[in-house]
Amino acid sequence: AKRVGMYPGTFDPLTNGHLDIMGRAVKLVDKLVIGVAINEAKGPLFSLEERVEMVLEAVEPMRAECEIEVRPFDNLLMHFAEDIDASVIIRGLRAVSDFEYEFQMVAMNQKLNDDVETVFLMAAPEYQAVASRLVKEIAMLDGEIKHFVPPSIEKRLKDKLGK
Ligand code: COD
Repeated sequence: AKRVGMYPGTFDPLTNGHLDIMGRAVKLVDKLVIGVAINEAKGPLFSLEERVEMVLEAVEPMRAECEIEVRPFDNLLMHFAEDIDASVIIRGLRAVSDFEYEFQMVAMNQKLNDDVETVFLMAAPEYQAVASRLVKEIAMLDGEIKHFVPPSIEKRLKDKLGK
């Protein structure tokens, strides 16, 4: 059977850290569904359409390696996983800061459906510290963000912030 993996996130905006995880995830599954969380509660800077577009652009070169779908979702993560027949949820893990939250999410998600496994990929050393929130903050304060995001995202961020 086809192994479907899901990589969920807010991607506000997509960073080189996310890209690295996607590039590694496509090697592990037959089909990767990237779930873009609507997450209105988090007050995203980029609209859902923009975040989906960013992911679509970024995964283009990976399509040769794996079937990829990019889908927005607004429901429970585990229900979304069931809708798309995912057997694996892929998450990136940076240092200890992510651990507490991820640990709790896995524990609760496992109770909702224990047929779906969560797999963690350690962030690459060069992207350990890269976080969407900090990229936005640096851009807002006129800092250099080219080390953290692809050029197209750098441009989108500057346009969005009127820089
Ligand atoms: N290097 C490696 N990995 C990274 C990096 C980096 N530099 N930056 C981010 N990542 C990883 C994150 O650890 C995460 O795994 C993924 O990339 C996406 O990150 P974000 O920040 O864009 O997305 P999140 O963490 O805000 O996504 C949260 C969800 C949308 C998955 C979560 O809120 C959710 O499941 N919502 C649905 C509602 C639900 O089911 N709630 C109950 C959960 S128990």
